[in-house]
Amino acid sequence: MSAVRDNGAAEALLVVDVQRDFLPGGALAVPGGDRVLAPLQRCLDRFAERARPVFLTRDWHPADHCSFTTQGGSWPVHCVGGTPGAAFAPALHIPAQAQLVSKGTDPRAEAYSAFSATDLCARLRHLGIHRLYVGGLATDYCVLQTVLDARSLGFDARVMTDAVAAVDLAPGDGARAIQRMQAAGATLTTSEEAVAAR
Ligand code: VGL
Ligand code: ZN
Repeated sequence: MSAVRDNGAAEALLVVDVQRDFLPGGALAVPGGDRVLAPLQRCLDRFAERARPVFLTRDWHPADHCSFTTQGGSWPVHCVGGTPGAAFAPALHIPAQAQLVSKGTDPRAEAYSAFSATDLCARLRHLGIHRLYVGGLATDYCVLQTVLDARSLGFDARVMTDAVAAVDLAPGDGARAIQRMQAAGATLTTSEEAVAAR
């Protein structure tokens, strides 16, 4: 096992869009979205304890974002940067060393993936990271597109099935998203496995 692997610098936790608007009571609430909070908190705590890199993404739209129904898009207004709905889940304790990635900031572009028009890839490569433990919201949109991009970019992506939740606009969307991620070479894991020995 390489020195890089041994000091843990080669793997990171990637928490996708655990924001108030995607949680119960929010503008675009993911059904059962709060199931991700406890497993992700365990991951955040353990990765921080071990000084492992932690990234949190946030949907961070301008007020006139093209994905909003007010602009002819398909989503209710959500996660407008700087508003309470865009804040991370209040229940989540975010370690001081966590790195934030804001996405969806261009009013003209829908950007589900955390790699879309962000410097996430450069930051991961700079740290020598090759493996990502991924959880968050929503399985069938931002988690899906983030994991597909991670695979295209050559990262080993491990999706924590107990730490994701789907919008399921059409029943089965979440399950199909999981299948698509697996077909792209992502593997399924759990938060327990992600924190074991990390
Ligand atoms: C998301 C719908 C619209 C997500 C973001 O984070 O999955 N879904 N914007
Ligand atoms: Zn959005």
